[in-house]
This record gives sequence, structure tokens and C-alpha cells, in this order.
Amino acid sequence: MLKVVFLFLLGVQVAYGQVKPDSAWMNQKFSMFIHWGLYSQLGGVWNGKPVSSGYSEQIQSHGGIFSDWYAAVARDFNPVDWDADAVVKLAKDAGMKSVVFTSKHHDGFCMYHSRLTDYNIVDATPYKRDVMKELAEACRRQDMRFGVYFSLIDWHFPQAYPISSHNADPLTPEHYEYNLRQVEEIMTGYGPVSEIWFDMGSLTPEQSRGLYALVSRLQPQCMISGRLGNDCSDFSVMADNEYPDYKMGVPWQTAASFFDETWGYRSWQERGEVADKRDEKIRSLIKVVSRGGNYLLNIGPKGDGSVVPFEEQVLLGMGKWLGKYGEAIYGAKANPFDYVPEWGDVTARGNNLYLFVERGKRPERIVLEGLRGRVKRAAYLGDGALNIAEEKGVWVVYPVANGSVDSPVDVICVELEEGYEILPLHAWVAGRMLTWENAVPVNAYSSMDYYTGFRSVIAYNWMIKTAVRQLKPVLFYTEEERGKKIVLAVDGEEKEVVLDGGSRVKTQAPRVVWGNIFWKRTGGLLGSIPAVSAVDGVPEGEGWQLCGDLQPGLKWELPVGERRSVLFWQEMVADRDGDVVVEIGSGNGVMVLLNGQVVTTHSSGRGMEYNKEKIILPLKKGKNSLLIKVYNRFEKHLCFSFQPESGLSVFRLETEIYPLKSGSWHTCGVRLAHPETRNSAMRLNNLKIRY
Ligand code: H79
Repeated sequence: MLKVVFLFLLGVQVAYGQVKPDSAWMNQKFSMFIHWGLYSQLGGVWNGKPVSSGYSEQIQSHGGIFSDWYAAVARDFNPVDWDADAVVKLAKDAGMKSVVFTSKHHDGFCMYHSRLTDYNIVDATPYKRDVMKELAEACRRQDMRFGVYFSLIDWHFPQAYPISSHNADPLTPEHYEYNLRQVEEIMTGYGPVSEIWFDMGSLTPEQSRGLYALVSRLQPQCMISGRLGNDCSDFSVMADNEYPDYKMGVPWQTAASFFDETWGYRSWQERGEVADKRDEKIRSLIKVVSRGGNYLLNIGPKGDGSVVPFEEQVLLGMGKWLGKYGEAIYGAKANPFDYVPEWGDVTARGNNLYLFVERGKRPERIVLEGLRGRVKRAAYLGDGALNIAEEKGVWVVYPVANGSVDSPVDVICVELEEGYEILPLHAWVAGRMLTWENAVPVNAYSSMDYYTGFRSVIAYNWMIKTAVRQLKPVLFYTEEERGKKIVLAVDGEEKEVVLDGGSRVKTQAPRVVWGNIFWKRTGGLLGSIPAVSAVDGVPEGEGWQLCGDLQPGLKWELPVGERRSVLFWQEMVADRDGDVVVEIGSGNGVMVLLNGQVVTTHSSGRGMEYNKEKIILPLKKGKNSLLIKVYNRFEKHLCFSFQPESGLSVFRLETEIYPLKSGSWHTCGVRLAHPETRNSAMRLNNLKIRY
């Protein structure tokens, strides 16, 4: 009998949220975000003119509105069409499992009855009703989970930082204290809160930990969003409207608005066709769920409290789709294959695989490479059966035109008998040496704040094929990893190993011709991966300059703004395949790509201006390209250094014996024994394992 084997392991040590994550949260899949506040009354218009820059919920900032003029809007804010029960019913009908409501956005206006300021819906408007309380109660009546959004920045609080373009300022001690007390009000006065969606600001680690501890003390089950910063959270949150193209080994969420340009109501928004938007958002939901995440889709009610009919119709359309296709979404796991197929996406649940096939990309044959098991049947979910056959040990599905009714993509259910196994294609190694290059990485999204977010690697997994009955893996590590305590797991048996001691091994580096180093300025967001092409050792495109005065190993300083990056590119020609070592000096964050593949990426914490590390680069014979992105979060200048190392100090460490389970395929994985946080990059890219 086969067991279901997902190489994508969730067995990652957590430093925060030992009791959490909450499995009900993990299984929500689809939830409603509500951006509703004083800004909704303006609907993206000031002085009769549309304010087109920035999001409409930030109209005070982008429209350059004086604080007293903005606050005066509250006198007209009388949302007589607000109906909490109707909003919750809409969420239900849309197939959503929770509602997340803006208790306070950046403008500082509270949509609940705060006792700490009279700048709130009860005390400052003619409406005088605590709409958040009404929503929380409507949720309870209708068995819907209730969550809150809370802005960590506040444009109304006198002791907070003033309005900035990026919304990622620090918090003054007074402002932090004010936030603590408001969060306490929210966590004690509105019943159970399923998640708290902190947003923006750039907190110190102590501040993030303080808010995390407060929420956890008052409501231990409440899931805390990654936007609290410093990886102090229960789930990771992508940047606004960002959809990752990778799976994660941690709970995560994409929050999305109907239109990328705004979250709050914008009266002059061109909306297009309901059916087009419904199809777009169904595809987005599939994309998120097939990568293991939750989708939080926003509505922006009007100033009178009513829901925009376009948004209502789209949501009802999605609910109808989920009524038929929900079994491929709810309770489903991420795509169990270690690749994303060209024709669409995959989810898995129980003994079923669900294939979402884009009609425009429908192949004649869908080859389920890596699937081992016995297929009982295949059919369009809720519609007709279709052909599936085992050909030379590989399952092949034969799709037909428009197999699914009322769906933008075809949904195929492949039902297997008694479970199945999925072998990763890229993760087993003939050479018996396990490295980052042939691993299936387990990813997380690590964020110190909104701009310092990146795809971190928190574990490596491999599948190995061997006929022996036991293994005694040998580890190879360098000075960089010395002292790290790792967990080495073979066939599920975990042992802790300290990377220390062992014998020194000599290695022979290939002969390398190092090309010129070029540099170029680029934008913020540490995590965005730049594409660079080159001809004859020179990168193509605007802005590249030769690093004329860069001396090997010496610090090179460049004036740049905060949240800016600089790219460095160089070609290396090797006379054979083999490892070289380079020493790279960088600042608040770095990403190193060899031949387009990320070797390592990490941020160095708050205010770390400059530090060096040695990185093994596995070169291939001939031309290789090295791209380094150095990120500046806080400083006035950016630092960089680069030096090829002549020697390579590698230590060889033997481990204990691991018994192997029966069968020819076995799992092997490494991770840190005690990661600082569940999202922290483990930085084991120099580690190799021979088995
Ligand atoms: O509440 C919504 C936004 O108002 C809030 N987060 C979501 C959930 C937010 N505040 N600041 N930011 C997000 C930072 C956003 C920065 C950017 Fe952009 C978004 C950079 C590029 C896209 C907005 C649009 C600023 C420049 C263009």
C-alpha cells in the first residue's frame, strides 16, 4: 500500500505561536477584507476632482488634505445604508469563511468606539453607532469568523511620525503605547477575533514582540499577520496584490483588492464586466490555494454604508462557482508536485488530485509526471468522465474542449485508490551529493517590514534512491556555518547535529577568468528578483556602469536613498565544473543569484550597515553569470565588497547511522534546530551532504 508522500514538509520548528497556527484559519481559503472608513465618504474625490495618485483610502495623504479639513468630513459621515447582517450574508454567499474589518486605517479614524480618542465613528459622526460591534455580532449570529485590520501608523495621533510617502515609519514610544491600548480595547470588547491584520509602519523587534505578546495574552487563538514586522507573526502576508509563484512551509495569505489601484471606495473607478472580474478572481483564488495560501479579497463599501453592486455581483458569482467546484478548494492542500504545470494549477485532497486547466493552454495530453499510484477514475468535476491511461508507468489524462460548465478554467478530478505517492523530479541526485541546487527548498516569506520582505528558505528536502538498508550521511560545511545546530532527518527520523569539528578537506577549485563587475541602481522591495541578460560579458539595458574603483575585498560606498537597491553583475568563465568561493560584503539585505538561480537571500536585521560572508558558487564549465542585489533599508549609503577567495576551507563531519524504511525511495531534509523565527532564512547554502 502506498502512502501519500508530500515532500513539501510542514515540520518546521516555530519560535512564535507554539499553539498556533490555528487549523481553522489554515483551512479558510477564502475570506472577505473590508476597507471602510472616513475616506469612503470621499470616494476618491476631493474638491470635486478625482485624486488619482495612491490608494483612495489614503486620499488624505495623496490628495494633500489638511488634517482639520479631513477630520471635518466626519460631520457628513452618516452611513444610513450600513447593514452588518447583509454584509456577513454576502460573505457567506460568496463562500468566504471570515471577515476582516478595518478598525483603524492610516488616517487614524476609528470605526469602533475607542475610549482613547473621540476621532471615532460613535463620537465624531451623526451616525453614532459602533459599526464594528455590529459586524462582530452579525458574524457571531451567522457563524462567520471575525477578524480586524489595524494600521500601525496613524496620521491623526499627535505624537506619531508625520505622513510619509511610504507609510513605513518607525513608531514613537507614545504612539506605540497608544496602539497597545487600542489593540487591548479591540481584543477585549468585540468577542473572539480570528485574526488581527496589522499593517505598515516599521517597528523595532521589541515593539513587534510587545504587540504579539499582548494579542496572544488576550486572545491566544488569534492569528497575527506578518505585517507586524520582524517575523513576529503567525502567518506571512505578501505585498499588496502580490501572488507568489511558490509554495510555502508556513501559513500565508495574499490580500487583494478588486482593482490594484485602490482598496477604499473610489466612485470614479472603471470597473468593466462583472463576468471578467469574477473569472479573474476565481483564477487568483485557485493560484493562492494551489500554493497553500489563504485568499483575502477586499470590498470597499461606499460612504453611505452600501456595498458597491459590481463587487456584490462578482462575489455572488464566485460563490456560485464555489458551490460547484468548492471541493477542489476547501480543505485542499497545495500542489503536491514539485513543479507548476504549464497548463494551470493543481490542488490535492484525500485521494483526489484536482487539475485546473486553462483552456487557452490545454495540451492534448496532460502528463502527470512523478505520480505513482492506481487511478480509479478521472472526470470533469461535476461534469463528464474523461480518459486517463497509464503509459510506460506515467499517468496521462486526455482533456477535451470545454469540459467544465460555468467555469473559467476546466476542473479535472483524478481519483486514486488507497493513496498515492508523488516523486519530485528535481530532487534526487545521481551524484550522491545533496546540495541547494538539487534540493526542494521549503520557502517562507520573511519580513522585517513591508519593504524588507523576501522569499526565505527555511529547509531543504531531497528524495534519494538507494538499495542499502541504512545511511551514514557525511556533512560538508564551511566556517560560515560553524556552530549552527541543524536537524538532519532521514525517512522521518530526526537527529540534531552541531556543525562543528570534523576533518578539514582540501578542495580543488576550477580555474576562473573573472569578468568586469558592473553596477546599476534599482528600486525598493528586497524580495523582487531582477532579470538581467548579457552579451559578451556586458549586461544589457539602461543604467549599467563599470565598477571602476572597486578594490577586491574593500568596502565600496555609494550614496543611495532608503529602500533602494543596487545590482552588481559579473561574468565568470570556468575551465571545468567546480566550486569557487567568493566573499561578499553587503548591507541591510542581499540576494545572490548564480545563473539565474537564487543561491541565498537574507536581510541582516535592523540597521546592520555592513557585513561579510563567504559563499560557495558551484560553477559550470564555460560562462557563468553572477547577479548580486544589495538592499539599503535604513542607511544614507550602501556598502558592497567582493573578493574571490583562493582557498576553500571545508570541514567533513560524519553523522550517526540512520535506518532506512523499506522501499527504494527515501526522504532526507535539513533545517535549523532553533530558528530565530519560523520565517528566518536558514542560510545553509554552503552545506552539502553525501550519502
Ligand atoms: O490597506 C491597504 C493599503 O492602504 C495598505 N495596505 C493595504 C492592505 C498600504 N499602505 N501602504 N502600503 C500599503 C504600501 C504600499 C506601497 C505600494 Fe504603491 C503599493 C507601492 C506600490 C504599490 C501605492 C501605490 C503606493 C505607490 C503605488
